Amino acid sequence: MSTEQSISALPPNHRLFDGSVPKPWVESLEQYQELYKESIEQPETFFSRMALKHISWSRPFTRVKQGSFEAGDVAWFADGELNITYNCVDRWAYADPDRIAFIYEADEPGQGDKWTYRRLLQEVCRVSNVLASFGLRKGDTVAIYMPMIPEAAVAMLACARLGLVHTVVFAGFSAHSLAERVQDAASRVIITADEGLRGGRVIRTKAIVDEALATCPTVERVLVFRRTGNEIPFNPSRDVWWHEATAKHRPYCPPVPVSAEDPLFLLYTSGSTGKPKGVLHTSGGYLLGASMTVKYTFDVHDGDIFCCTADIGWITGHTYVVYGPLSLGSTSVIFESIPTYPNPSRYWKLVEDYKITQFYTAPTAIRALRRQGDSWVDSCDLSSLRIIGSVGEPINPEAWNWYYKKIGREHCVVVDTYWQTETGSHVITPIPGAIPTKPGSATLPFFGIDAVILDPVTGEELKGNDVSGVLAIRSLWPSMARTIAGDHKRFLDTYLRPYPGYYFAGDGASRDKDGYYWIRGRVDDVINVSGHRMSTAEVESALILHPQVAESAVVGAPDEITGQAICAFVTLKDEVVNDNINAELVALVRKEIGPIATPKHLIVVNELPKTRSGKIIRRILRKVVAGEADQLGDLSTLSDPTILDILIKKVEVSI
Ligand code: 6R9
Repeated sequence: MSTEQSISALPPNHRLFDGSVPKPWVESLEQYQELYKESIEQPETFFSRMALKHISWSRPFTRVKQGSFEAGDVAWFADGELNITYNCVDRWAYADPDRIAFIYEADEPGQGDKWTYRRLLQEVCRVSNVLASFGLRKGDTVAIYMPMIPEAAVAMLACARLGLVHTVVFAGFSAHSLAERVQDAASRVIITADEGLRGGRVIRTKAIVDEALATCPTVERVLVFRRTGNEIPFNPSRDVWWHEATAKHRPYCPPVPVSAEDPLFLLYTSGSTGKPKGVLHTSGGYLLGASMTVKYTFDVHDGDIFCCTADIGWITGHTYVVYGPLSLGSTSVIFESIPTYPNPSRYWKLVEDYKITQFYTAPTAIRALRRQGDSWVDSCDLSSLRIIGSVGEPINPEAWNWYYKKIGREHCVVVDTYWQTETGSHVITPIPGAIPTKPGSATLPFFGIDAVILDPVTGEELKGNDVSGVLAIRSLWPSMARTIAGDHKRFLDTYLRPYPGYYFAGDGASRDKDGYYWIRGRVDDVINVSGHRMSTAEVESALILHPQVAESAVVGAPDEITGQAICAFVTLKDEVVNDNINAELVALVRKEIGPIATPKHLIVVNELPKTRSGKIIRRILRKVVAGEADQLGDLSTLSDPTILDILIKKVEVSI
C-alpha cells in the first residue's frame, strides 16, 4: 500500500456547524451511512422519494427502476413524463422571477452581466421557437459549438424544452473533430457564435464551423450568436443570426413533456479506439443525479452562489454549470476566460466579487495556480467559500493541501469528486459535514452506488479493506449513460461485458483500511491531460496521416501540471532527413483534433517495441517515459530486445 493510505481522516469541518451558515443536508457519518444503506438495499423506495422531492413530473411515474447490466436495458422512472427546462427554469421563474440564474463573467474582467430566471425563461423560449420554426421536432439532434457564454446554456435548454437532443462540442476542437461528431449524430442544426474570446485571444468559431460543414450534409441551418461583432463569413441561404431570429418570436414556448427515458443529450468522449463515442443520457435519471449531487456533494442551500469553472463542452459543464444548479433554482457562474487572464488572481477575484460559496475546478488548474505563488491568493477575500471541489483526475496530496489551506483557509470542505461522462454525476465523493476527508482520496460512494474493487484478471470481487484492483459498480443508478449513439454493442462491450453483472469504469482503484477509495487512473488506452480524456488511438491516427510516418504509438507521460502529457513516438518511412518533422507532426495533430491534443513530446525512433506477432507494447513505452526503465517487467514477448537501449537513450535526451 502506498504512503497516503496512512493519513488519518480529518474531522468534519467546523465551519459547517458554527451557526454562521446553514446546517449541512447530511449532518453526520451515521446519517450518511443510514441513507446510503437504504439507497443500496431499497433503491426503489429511496430514489422514488428523491425523484418526487427534486423533480416536477408532468406525469408521475409508477415504475422506478428496471433492467439489468446483463441485458444492458437499464431504465428509470420509465413511464413518468417531465420537461427538463420546466424543471430548471420555469418553476423558479414563476416562484421568484428576479432570482439570479446565471452570473456571466466575460473574458474581460468586470464585463458580462447577470441573468434573472425571468430573462432566462424568455430567451430560452425565443430560441425554442426559432428551432421549432426550422422544422425541428422531438428526437432531432442539434449540435452546439459555442464559447462559454450564457447563450450556450440557453441553447441547451432551448433544445431540451422541445425534446431535441443536444450534442455540445467543445469549441476548442478542430473543424475535423467537429465534423466527425456532427456526422455521427446526424445533427440537422448547429448553434454557434461569430467568434470566441479566451484570455484576450480571438477564436474564429464560425469559420471553423464553415470548414466542418463542407463534410456535413445533414446540417440545414446554422444559428449564429453575435459575440464579438467582427466580420465573419455568412451564407444567408443557410445561416441565421440569433438576434434577428429571436426578435421574430414571442418569449414563451410551451415545454414539450418527454418520457424520463427520452434522450436529453449526446456527449462525445474518447475511448480506447480512435472513434469518439456519443454517450447518451436520458432525461429523468440524469436530472435526478445532477440535482442530488449538487445538493448533497456541494451542500447547496438557497442563496448560494455556485461556481464550476468547467467548459460546457465537457460533462462537468453540463451537470455542474447548467442542469444541476438550475434544477435546484441556484445561481451558477458562467466563466468565459482562463484562470491566468489577466493575471493568476482571476479565480480568486471572482470568488471575492460574487461572494461564491461553492467553487469547483480541476487539479491541473490548482497545481498551475499554486506554482504562481500565494500572493495572488492572499490579496483576495475568500471568506464566502464553504465547499471547494476538484474533478477530472486524481488530485495529489500536495495540491489538495494547498487548496485546503490557501483557498479553503482550513475551514472549507474539499470535495474530491470522482465520476465520468458515462456516470452523469458524482459516484465517489465526500459529503460535507458527514464524510471526513483524506487528501487524495475521493472517499466513499454516493447514494445508490454499490462500488466494488475487482481483481482485474479473474474479475472476482475483492472483499474487505486494503485491496487494489479495478473499480466497478454493482448497482444500477439513475444518471448512468444508457447507450452509445448508434452503437449499443460498443456500449455493452466497453462497460458491461468486461465483468458481467458490473459496470466497469476503466479506472484502477484501491480501498484502504478505512474503506476509502483511491482512484489510480485509467487502465485502458485513455490518457488524461488536464482532466480531459484523450484516446491514444485518436492521436495515433492523426500522426499517421503524415506521408512520412510509418507507425506511431502514443502514451501518457507523467506531468507536474497537467497530470499526464501526450508523448508520441513515430517511426518514419524512409531516411529522408526532414528537420521540420516534429513541428509538422504537432501542427497536424492540432489541426486534426484540436490544441488540447498537442503532443508535449514527439520522439522519432527507428523501431518501436513490439511483440513477435507485431503488436506495439505500449507498456514498455509508458515505463520508459515515466523514468522507470529499470522496472520493465516481463520482456519475454518483446521480439527484438536490442532496441531497448537506443529507445531509453532517445527518451532521456528528448524529455
Ligand atoms: C467528470 C469527468 C472521466 C475520467 C475517469 C477518471 C478521471 C475524474 C476524478 C478522476 C481521480 C477524480 N477522473 N474525476 N480520477 N479522481 N476525482 O472528468 O469525466 O471527462 O469522462 O473523465 O477522469 O479516470 O474515468 P470524463
